Amino acid sequence: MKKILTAGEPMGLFIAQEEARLEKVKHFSTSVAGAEFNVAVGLTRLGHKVGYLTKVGEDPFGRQIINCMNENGIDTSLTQVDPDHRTGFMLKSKTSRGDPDIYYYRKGSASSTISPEDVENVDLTAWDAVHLSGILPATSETALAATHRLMDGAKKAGIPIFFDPNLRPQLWSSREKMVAEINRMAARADYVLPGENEGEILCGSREAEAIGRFYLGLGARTVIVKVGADGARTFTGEGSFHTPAYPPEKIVDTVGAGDGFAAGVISGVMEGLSLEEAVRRGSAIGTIQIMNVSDNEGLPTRAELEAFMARHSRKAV
Ligand code: KDG
Repeated sequence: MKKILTAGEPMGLFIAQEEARLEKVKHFSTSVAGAEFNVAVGLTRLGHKVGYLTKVGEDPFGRQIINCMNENGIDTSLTQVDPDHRTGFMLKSKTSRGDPDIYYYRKGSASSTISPEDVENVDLTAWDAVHLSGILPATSETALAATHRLMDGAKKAGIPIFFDPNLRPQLWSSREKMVAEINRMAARADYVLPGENEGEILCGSREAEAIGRFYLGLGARTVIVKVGADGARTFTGEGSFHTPAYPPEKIVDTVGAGDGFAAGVISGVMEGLSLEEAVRRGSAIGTIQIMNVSDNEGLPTRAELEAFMARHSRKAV
């Protein structure tokens, strides 16, 4: 099994229990959110060791997040508790159609204070791969610099960088800065995992082919474009291929599909599967994820993943 390091902002999550505008909801359940957290859970469920570099506050959400990391076997040796800042949290609405509404309470959070000093002593040679996304660097200038410092370390250590743009326009000071900074990070990654909607903003086109060419041209080694119900299209220097989507048995909550997809691709690549098989696994976990309400509780164990893929082996669309 492989050792994968990720860095990001885990948050407290309030999930609405009834369908209503967020301000009208009477009952919420609580859980833990965070795109990289979801990927970390997905990878540990498959048996990999994951280190999570982050900061949480000395508060109930911070404790809930650390408990949740421990329950999932995520390595917390690079997780700091910051007594001077709070853990961020978010609200998520319940909806039977389309994407839920979300609302953040995360400005000035403990995680947003992550800086290059927090990562400079991280020994990247102790890890097999790094997974990063566009969220942590959107939270502050220091977190942006820290993300580049981690990329520098990964390059020096010769380990692959997986990068999911994960656009969060609300967190950036301007759209121009978001596009420039995300593309600068994507250019340094070995595997870039954009969605077609993100491509429209980042590359000026939602056509998978154009997105693939754009990032290969910038220097990425492999570009895997998520094309919703049509699955994924993968581009490398050698050519491209299409991976059909797995049909969901039901759609409960679309949030976290991309994180499940990333966990599948990263685990597959790191286990030495062919790129085709790794992307197929990503596609399967992305679908499993949208069949569950929480951002990460439905992520499959290896046995659950194999059973799902076997059940749907002839039904991929
Ligand atoms: O990908 C799922 C995430 O959107 C969610 O868990 C919260 O990380 C999050 C974010 O910044 O929106």
